[in-house]
Amino acid sequence: MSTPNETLTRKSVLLLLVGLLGPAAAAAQAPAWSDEQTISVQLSNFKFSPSEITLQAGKPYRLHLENAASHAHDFSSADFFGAVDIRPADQAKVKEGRIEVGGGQSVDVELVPKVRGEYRLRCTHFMHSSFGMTGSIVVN
Ligand SMILES: [Cu+2]
Repeated sequence: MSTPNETLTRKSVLLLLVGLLGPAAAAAQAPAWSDEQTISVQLSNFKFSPSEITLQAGKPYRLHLENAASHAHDFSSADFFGAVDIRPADQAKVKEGRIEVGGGQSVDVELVPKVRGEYRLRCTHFMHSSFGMTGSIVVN
C-alpha cells in the first residue's frame, strides 16, 4: 500500500517527466525557429562576404543574403541545399540549389543544416566565379 504522500510524489515525478520530454519531442519534429541565429552574407562584385560560413548541424539559421551591387548575383550550392531542411515558406526561394538575389535586394531563407561537411559556394552568373565569387560553407 502506498501512502497518499507517496502517490502524490509519484504523480509529481510523472508530471515532471511529461514536462521535460514534451518540448524535446516537439523539437525533434519542428525546428525551434524562434531560437534561430541570423547569418548575414553580402554579395557584391565579385565576392561573398564572408566567403567562409560555418554552421552547426541541427541548429536553425536565418540566412540573410544582401546584394550590394546594382545587378543580380546568386548564392549557389546545390550540395548544401540538398543537405538542409528549408522552412516551408522559404522553399520557393531556392531553385535548383541556388538563391537569386536581385540588385540592391535582400533575401532571407530559414533552414537547418542536416549533414556535416564542407560545401562549395559560388555565384553562377556568367564569369562571376572566375572573378572570385566563390566561397565555402562548413557544417560541423
Ligand atoms: Cu555574381
